[in-house]
Amino acid sequence: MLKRKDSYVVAVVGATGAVGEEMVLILEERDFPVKELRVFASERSLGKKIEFRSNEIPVETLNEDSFKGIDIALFSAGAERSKIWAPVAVRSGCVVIDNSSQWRMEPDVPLVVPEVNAHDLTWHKGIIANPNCSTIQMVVALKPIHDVARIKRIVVTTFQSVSGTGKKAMDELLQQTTDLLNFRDIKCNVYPHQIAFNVLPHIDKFLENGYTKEEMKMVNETKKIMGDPSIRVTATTVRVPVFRCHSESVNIETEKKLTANEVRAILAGAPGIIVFDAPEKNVYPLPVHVAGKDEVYVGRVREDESVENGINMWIVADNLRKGAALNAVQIAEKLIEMAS
Ligand code: NAP
Ligand code: 12T
Repeated sequence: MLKRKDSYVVAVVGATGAVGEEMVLILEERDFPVKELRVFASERSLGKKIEFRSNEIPVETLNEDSFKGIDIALFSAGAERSKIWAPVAVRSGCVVIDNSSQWRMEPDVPLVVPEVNAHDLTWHKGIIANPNCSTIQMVVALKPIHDVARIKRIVVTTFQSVSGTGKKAMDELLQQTTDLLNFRDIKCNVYPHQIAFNVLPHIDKFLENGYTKEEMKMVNETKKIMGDPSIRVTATTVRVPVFRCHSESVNIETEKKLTANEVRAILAGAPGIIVFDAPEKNVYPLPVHVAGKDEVYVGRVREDESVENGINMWIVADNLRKGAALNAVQIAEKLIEMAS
């Protein structure tokens, strides 16, 4: 459990990555009570420095003693690193907020989106998991609807940006785009196919059941976060040539009938959501507008006329902020609020 203090020694593990860099920025932006910031990455980054509050902090590599004296560690260096180092950090008395998929479905690890299930933070045993980016933005929008009308089934298709895969994927989209516009051959290193000017129905590994791992994360994590295993969920996750922000087409069936206006009113009153829905003025959420924003944007709310109690909507959020770094920092803020 986190002890109440005026300020904390905070670590960012994976600080040179797409998510880690955003974590450092957000800690500074939100004036998080940081007494000292420690930044970790791989050996490749030794010699690099990370700027925080006008100080240059040298990047360190991890060892068994790294976490001594650290209160809160934000991990974003891949599942393999989390598997090895999160338990080491916990043994040093650190609270770990982990962005990887390593611990999310462990029964004794809370999987938390503060707007939805902050109450699950009370039973953590040192590790708290940050959900998958696509799941986070979906449950922020669906929980307030579930509370009013009980969601029975969710059908979601995602349009996910390349920053979800990390820095190398952002470089690959930029390089392929430049090469194609200059009539040069392209290279595919990160994705199995060309991503520039293309759409790939494939995120993370394929599983035995024909779904991808990313799709099954959405199915399983949604039930855990919402605390309701009876919600039926099916997902198709798609990579699109966008740098930042995941978009989602979401169809839900509810037990109680809701009109589109009622859904907009529920969402407008819920935390962390901006209803951006005036199609007559071409107003709907777009990745280029939502990039850099903290809230989950919802538009295109309409009744699904093919079923009894159905609603369609379009949900966009910045995957590096609410989908990853911001949610992790918000978890840390909640832990501090709850500390005694
Ligand atoms: P990235 O841009 O590739 O960054 C990876 C980071 O991990 C870099 O800082 C890298 O350091 C560091 N790292 C790699 N090997 C390491 C090692 N042996 N020891 C210490 N640090 C090491 O990737 P990213 O997009 O930031 O993603 C990082 C993690 O966040 C992944 O686990 C991913 O699953 C998770 N993630 C979660 C979500 C979500 O859905 N909530 C979204 C995106 C990512 P170097 O620069 O030195 O290589
Ligand atoms: N493969 O944290 O490629 O489970 O967009 C998040 C994003 C894994 C994760 C991606 C991924 C995760 C991606």
